[in-house]
Amino acid sequence: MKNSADPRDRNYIAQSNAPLQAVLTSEYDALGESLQRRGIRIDEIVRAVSAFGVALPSWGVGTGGTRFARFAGPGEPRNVFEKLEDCAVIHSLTGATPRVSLHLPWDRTDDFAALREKAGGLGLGFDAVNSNTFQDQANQKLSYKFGSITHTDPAVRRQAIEHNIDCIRIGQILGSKALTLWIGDGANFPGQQHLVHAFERYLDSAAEIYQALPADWRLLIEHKMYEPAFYATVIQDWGSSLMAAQTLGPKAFCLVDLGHHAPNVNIEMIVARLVHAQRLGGFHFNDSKYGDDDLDTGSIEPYRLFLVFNELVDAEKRRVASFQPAHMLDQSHNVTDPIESLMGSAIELQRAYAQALIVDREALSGYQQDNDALMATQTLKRAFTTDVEPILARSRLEKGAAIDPIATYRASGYRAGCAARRPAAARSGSGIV
Ligand code: LRH
Ligand code: MN
Repeated sequence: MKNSADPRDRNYIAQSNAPLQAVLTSEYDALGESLQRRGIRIDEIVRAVSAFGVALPSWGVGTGGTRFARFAGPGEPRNVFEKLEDCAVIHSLTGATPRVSLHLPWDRTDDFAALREKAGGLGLGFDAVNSNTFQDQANQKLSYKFGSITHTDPAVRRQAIEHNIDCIRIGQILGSKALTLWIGDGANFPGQQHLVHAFERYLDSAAEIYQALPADWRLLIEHKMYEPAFYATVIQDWGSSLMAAQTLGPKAFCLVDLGHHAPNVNIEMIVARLVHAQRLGGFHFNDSKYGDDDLDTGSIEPYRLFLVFNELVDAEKRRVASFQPAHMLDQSHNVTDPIESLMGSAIELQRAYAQALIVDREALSGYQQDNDALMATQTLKRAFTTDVEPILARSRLEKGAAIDPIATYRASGYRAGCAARRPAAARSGSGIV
């Protein structure tokens, strides 16, 4: 094996930063001067970016696939413990991913207290847990073929409710504070399902799950336009999600997965509405061109991502009550090294956040007041077209992370090391994970 260094080793990271520091300092100082002329203190932006963290999807550190095929990559994590090791590499090199979001039963293990220990030892915590009633497990009594918590058979609903309550119990051991509830329930044909009764069954079942939430937990309701149902999905859009959250109670919030909308839907508008309703619970960040493509965040529509963060910073500045969105990535890495994609995606979120923080909001609201459409949109574009990379790299450097995470990761030979240590596990040929 050519070169192998531990990419979590602070000294190794410092060594890889050394030759890059002088250039970073001059680029940072130059940006600092230009922002100063715009009345912006660069160190304040660095501080805000450093405080920004996004949760990693445990299911994202393995190679993803589609219904057609999954082409396994070298050195895939074989269990949740190895997934955490890879997540720790991402956090060590970016400083931006301190938490992991688990998916059950994909991440089931016999000893969740030991898992919490392991994560703690790797400098990681746990964000929302995700339940799974969109697949049948080997030892499962009743099938979810025709739905789960909205199934017409109360026994199937009971089984699905119990699974969600089990996820909450496991989350409590891990120190999570939220359950993400995404269900694929719906219909493929008109008439197959009573559209109102299905929603009513959703509300009844979700109310039981809601009752099981500890006082300081949140229920994050994730809407999705279609897939696996191809005609009607019970929680199809933000409207259904918001109605459900407002019906269930103050601990229920709406989670926005960027890929769960029709092409060209104005997602930043949906975010603005959920902020207004004080029910924005969080995000599953990714990018897409057509459907729920789960591509790397910021890889297709970086301006849209910026516009979402523009709404978030506006809400932050207006000190909106109970505004505490959970930021999580939800991606499928079919052709890239998942660690590289997740590092890049976490950084694209920090970039959008930094750009949104340097928007001249006073000028913007003046142009909005005066209906000066051109200057209003120019004011946003000026922030979006500002290269904030020196701020992001400085934030990483100050945290002991890597100025150039991808180069430092590749030079470490970590993936090749994993390929040697983790003989490929024979697994099915298709599917998202
Ligand atoms: C559904 C979804 C959901 C997860 C799954 C892995 O498309 O976005 O958040 O449970 O992907
Ligand atoms: Mn999602």
